[in-house]
Amino acid sequence: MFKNLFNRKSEEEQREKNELSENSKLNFFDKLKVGLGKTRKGMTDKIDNILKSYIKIDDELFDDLEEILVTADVGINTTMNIIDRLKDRVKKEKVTDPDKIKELLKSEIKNIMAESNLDNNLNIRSSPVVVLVVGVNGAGKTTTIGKLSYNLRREGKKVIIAAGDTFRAAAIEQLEEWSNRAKTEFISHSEGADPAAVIFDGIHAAKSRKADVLICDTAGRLHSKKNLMNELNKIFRVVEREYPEAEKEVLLVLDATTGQNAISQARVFKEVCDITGVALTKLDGTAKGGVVIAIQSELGLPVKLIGVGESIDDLQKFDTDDFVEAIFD
Ligand SMILES: Nc1nc2c(ncn2[C@@H]2O[C@H](COP(=O)(O)OP(=O)(O)OP(=O)(O)O)[C@@H](O)[C@H]2O)c(=O)[nH]1
Ligand SMILES: [Mg+2]
Repeated sequence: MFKNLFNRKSEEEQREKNELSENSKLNFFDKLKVGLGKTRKGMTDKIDNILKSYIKIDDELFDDLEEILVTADVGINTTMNIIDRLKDRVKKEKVTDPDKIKELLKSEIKNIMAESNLDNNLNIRSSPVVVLVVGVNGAGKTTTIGKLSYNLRREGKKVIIAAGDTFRAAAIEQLEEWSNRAKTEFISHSEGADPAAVIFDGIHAAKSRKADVLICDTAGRLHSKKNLMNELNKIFRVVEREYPEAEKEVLLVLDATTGQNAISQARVFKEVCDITGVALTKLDGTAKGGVVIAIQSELGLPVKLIGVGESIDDLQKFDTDDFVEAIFD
């Protein structure tokens, strides 16, 4: 009898757990959909309207689709690739109804993204890990660090943040505020200090306090490639020398509202250091969400995180299928 009672109880618990995770999955997807609202309007609503206006599939229809994708910042090369493949599928599968195009387009976008064979998970499965956050002014580095720390701490990880952007006092204070909100430890020096020295202290704090993840902010000003390279290389050398046992994640933060400009920035940063992933911010504020597709297929960089708002819980892990489904939903 006791056993039955136990079984029933654990079944109930399991059911509750399943419902809870179903709910959080729903919330996650709803939030993603809301966050991608502008891109959805700019892309899917337009595609729906176009498809409605055609009674057969012809070159003009493909031209219209091409224009919509380019406008959503999918990128010229990727767009042409998608359209070519779409044409092939239409031919091969003898599709004549314009209504069928949307599903084919969705599946070709998923295919293209899957073919780049990128791992969209952060390298944070083991411990310790150093996450170096780079990117141009205003891209959303500090905000992303705050949100990421919050997420990691909620997953049970011990996080330390190092304020490697010493260029302005306000930058250090802003990061400290995020650190307080995320309830993580914080290492900083004063304004104008050597960023590499801050990272050095961060590493030693992470070691002695047995932190799982050390997240480092950087100034990453792009006024000249040489300066950027010097600053980042100095930081990388310190990490290599002082913390060889740590996994590394070099996260490039890009502002989605800048569209193709974000792609050019990524090219420069790729030349200067080994980027292992991209955090794409401000997707909620733009119709240029197609840039995700270009980042993965043209630059070969995995998008690992996306920012869909300004609050602490507005950073999501990126998943290709969820992303495509949310845009086309
Ligand atoms: N809507 C929206 N705003 C965001 C998002 N991420 C960042 N922001 C805003 O973008 C602005 C710049 O963000 P920061 O985190 O200060 O950017 P930064 O790269 O650290 O900038 P610097 O320290 O000046 O180099 C802030 O006003 C943020 O609130 C996002 O996902 N959505
Ligand atoms: Mg900052």
